Amino acid sequence: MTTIERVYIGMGSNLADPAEQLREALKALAQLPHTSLSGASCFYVSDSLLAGQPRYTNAVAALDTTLEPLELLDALQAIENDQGRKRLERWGPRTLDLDILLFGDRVIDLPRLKVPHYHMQARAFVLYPLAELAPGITLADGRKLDELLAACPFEGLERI
Ligand code: ROI
Repeated sequence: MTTIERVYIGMGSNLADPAEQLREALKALAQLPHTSLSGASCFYVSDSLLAGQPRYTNAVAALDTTLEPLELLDALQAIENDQGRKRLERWGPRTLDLDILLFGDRVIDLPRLKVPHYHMQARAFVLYPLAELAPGITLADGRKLDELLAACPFEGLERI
């Protein structure tokens, strides 16, 4: 039996038109094989965690997929490269990040992929959009999204 897994993808861009990058990425996610795009959060703008970078636009997408985690990771990296190549010529190297935040109830600890995503607990630009799509969830490692939200203020995020 093939298991359909609910997967949450963190999306980020700080290209000159980052919202357009995210819209493009959502279209590409919707076209992935063995996968349906089940939802997308609002877009949120915030300062980069690294000084001297343009502000980021972030969102979270929900997928239902029968791909295995590393197959999905390869597919996401292909989307990043595809949009990245276009950007690279004009804007420099960092324009689209697609991160697997959660993959069903799985805890994954591989060299290429750690799920739940390592940094998500401290990042408002991940937690608040995730909460739109999956309010009240418990992560596969037992942490509750509501508790992570309570420890991570919304301030600095602008919902667009
Ligand atoms: N800062 C914000 N606000 N959003 C991001 O997606 C993001 N991604 C990064 C770094 C540079 C850490 N800062 C970010 O990779």
